[in-house]
Amino acid sequence: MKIGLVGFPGSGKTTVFNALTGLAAETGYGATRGRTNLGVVKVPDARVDALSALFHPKKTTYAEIAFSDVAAAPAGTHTQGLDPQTLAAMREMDALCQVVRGFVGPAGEPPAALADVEALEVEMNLADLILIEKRLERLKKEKGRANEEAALTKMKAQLDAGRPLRELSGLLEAEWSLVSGFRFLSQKPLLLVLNVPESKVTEPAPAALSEHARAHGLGLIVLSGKVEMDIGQMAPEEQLEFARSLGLDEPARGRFIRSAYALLDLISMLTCGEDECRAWTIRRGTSALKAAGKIHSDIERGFIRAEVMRLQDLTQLGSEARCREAGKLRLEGKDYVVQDGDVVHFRFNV
Ligand SMILES: Nc1nc2c(ncn2[C@@H]2O[C@H](COP(=O)(O)OP(=O)(O)OP(=O)(O)O)[C@@H](O)[C@H]2O)c(=O)[nH]1
Ligand SMILES: [Mg+2]
Repeated sequence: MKIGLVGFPGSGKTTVFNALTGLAAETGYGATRGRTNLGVVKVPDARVDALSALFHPKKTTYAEIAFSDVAAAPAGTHTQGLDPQTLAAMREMDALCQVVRGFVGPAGEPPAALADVEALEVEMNLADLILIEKRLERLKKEKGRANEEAALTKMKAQLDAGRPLRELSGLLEAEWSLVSGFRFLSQKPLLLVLNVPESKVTEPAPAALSEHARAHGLGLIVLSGKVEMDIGQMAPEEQLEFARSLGLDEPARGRFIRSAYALLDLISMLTCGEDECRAWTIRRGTSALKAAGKIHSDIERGFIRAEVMRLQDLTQLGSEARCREAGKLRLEGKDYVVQDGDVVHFRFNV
C-alpha cells in the first residue's frame, strides 16, 4: 500500500514524512521541490510478535506501508494549481494524506486549516474534471463506448457541482470498473493530518475541521510533525516515555497507521511457521482464494483449502496440531471471507 503525503508548500509534509518513517529528509520551504522522498514503515503488530514467540521463526515480517512525500505545488500562493508532475505522482498512490498547516506560517499567516483542505479539494476535483472532459471529447469520435460515456457524464456532473468522486453514489460497480484506469484523485481515500505546534498536541482539531471530516467521511488526526520527528529519531525504548511526558498516549505513528487501516478498510491476515511468521495486509471482505494470491499466484492457482485458526486459540493451545485436536482448526473453501487476525495455512496443488 502506498500513501502519498500531499498538501500546500510549507505545510510540513517532509516533517511528517520524517516523523512517520524515522528518516531524515531535508525540511524547509521548497526543500523538496522537484523530488519525492520515499520511505517504508513496518506496521507494529503484537499479533506477529506473539506468533514469533511461539514459532521462533528464521524470519519475522511485519506488514509495510510505503510513504511518498510528494513534492508540493509550485512556489507562491495556493491558487496557482498543482503542477502536472505533482498530479502524476499523486495518481500513483492508493490513498492520499493531506498535511494541513496548523501553525503560524513564516510570514505570520495564521493557520487556515479548513480553507486549505477545501482549496486542495478544488484542485483535485479540477484535475479530474480536465481528464474527464478530454476523454469525453475523444469518445465523441469513437463508436461503441456508450457505457463509458454515460459513466463519465455522471462523474462530470458530480465534479461540476463541486463534489469529489468518492462521494458519488449513483454509479454501478460495472461503471466504476470501466473508468478505473484513470486513477482519479478525488476518488482516492483521504486522510487529513493537522500539523500543530507542540503547545497544541493534546488539543482536539478545530470544530469546523472535524465537522468537515465527519460530513465527508475523511480520516482526521492531529499531530505535531516537529515533535514526532524528534520522537522518530529517538531509540525505540525512549519514544513512548517521551510521548507520555508531553501528554500523548503514544507516538503518532501508531495512530496514523490505525487511521489509515480504518480509512482503507484494511485488515491483517497472519501466516506462521518455522521459516517465517508474517502479517499480510488485505482489504476487508477478501476471499480466501484472493488472499492466497496475495502470498503467491501459484497458491491461488492450485488452491485446495484454507486451514484457519484464531490467534488466541493458537497461542493458548501452543501448536497447530493441538488446535487441530481441539477442533479449533477450521477447514475453509475458496469463498471464505478472511477475518482480521486469522492465522491461515493454505493447502494447494503445485
Ligand atoms: N512553527 C512551526 N514550524 C513548522 C512546524 N512543522 C514544520 N514547520 C516548519 O515549516 C517549514 C516547512 O516544513 P516542511 O516539512 O519542509 O514542509 P513541506 O510541506 O515539506 O514543504 P515543501 O516541501 O516546500 O512543500 C520547515 O521550516 C519546518 O521546520 C510546526 O509545527 N511549527
Ligand atoms: Mg517538503
